[in-house]
Amino acid sequence: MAIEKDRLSPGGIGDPDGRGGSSDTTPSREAQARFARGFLLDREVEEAADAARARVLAEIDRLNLVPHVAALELHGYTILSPEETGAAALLEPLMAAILRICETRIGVPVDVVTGDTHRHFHLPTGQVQWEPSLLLKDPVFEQALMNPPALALITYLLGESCIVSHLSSMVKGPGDDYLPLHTDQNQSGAIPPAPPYAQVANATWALTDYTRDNGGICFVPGSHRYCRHPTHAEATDLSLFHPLEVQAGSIIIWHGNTWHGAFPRRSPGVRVSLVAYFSRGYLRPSEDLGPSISPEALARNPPRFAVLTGASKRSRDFNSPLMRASRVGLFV
Ligand SMILES: O=C(O)CCC(=O)C(=O)O
Repeated sequence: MAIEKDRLSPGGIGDPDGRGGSSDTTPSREAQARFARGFLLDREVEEAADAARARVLAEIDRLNLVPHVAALELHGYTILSPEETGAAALLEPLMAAILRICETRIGVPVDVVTGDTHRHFHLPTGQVQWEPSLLLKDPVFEQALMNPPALALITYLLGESCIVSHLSSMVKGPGDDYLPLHTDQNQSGAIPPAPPYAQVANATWALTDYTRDNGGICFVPGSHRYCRHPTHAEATDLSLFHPLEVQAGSIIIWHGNTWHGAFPRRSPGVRVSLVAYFSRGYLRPSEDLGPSISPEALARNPPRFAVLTGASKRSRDFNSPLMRASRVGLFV
């Protein structure tokens, strides 16, 4: 398989002017041998990047996710249906765990019929109770994190060394607050322009139906290509808010550059979601859970779980094979 030409010159590494030969500014292969190794991106590094790309694309093929990759490339978001997630059995336990955690915090059971327990919440996200650090609170969240189709699409966006930045829940009650359009890329503290490839990505489980009146999410299709946060005027322009109609049990996945927001919930009751927010491995996570992940959790999950949660720390040696390969490969 070819190396990633989008990030390399036509002649490959060591051919920055793309002519494949030597010049005053492009050292010949013999001259390169005089340079110390480490900073140089050599064949070993190219092969590591190629191998990661082959693994990631093979998993996309194996799980029949090519149409979702096309949607991510074209629109900046996609929706895995409950049938595609294969996780119908998880919905009830996820919902029960989230409602229990919310009840512990607010001291009364969540009123899922009227939503009255949540009308008074005023976060920047609207009438929302947000609960972080869920991976430490119930093993059912580990199963959600490791959902194969969702993880395959997140890995397509962020590479094999990506990490969970936070795994949290949102319980949203009735009210008037819109969530303005924004990019998650920008929430991570990065200044524009954003790179065209994703540095962060989101896999949100809709545990109740999403509609406009239910306070559902909206996207601006194709906005991941703008590589910037919306202006104040754009972020509050309701003509850009197109509701996503999503069945409970779906997972909504988006590129960190994609403009999105949410409608106020006008119906009684609550909208419940589980937010798995990921970043590339070189960014600092929103919650650093690695040291708190129990040996039991590591034992009952595949090795990838340790990488995702930061329990297995990424090498800080910038001459390590992984670090060198991540300079050329989007999928490393
Ligand atoms: O689900 C929502 O209301 C929007 C959440 C959101 O913007 C986010 O998780 O970045």
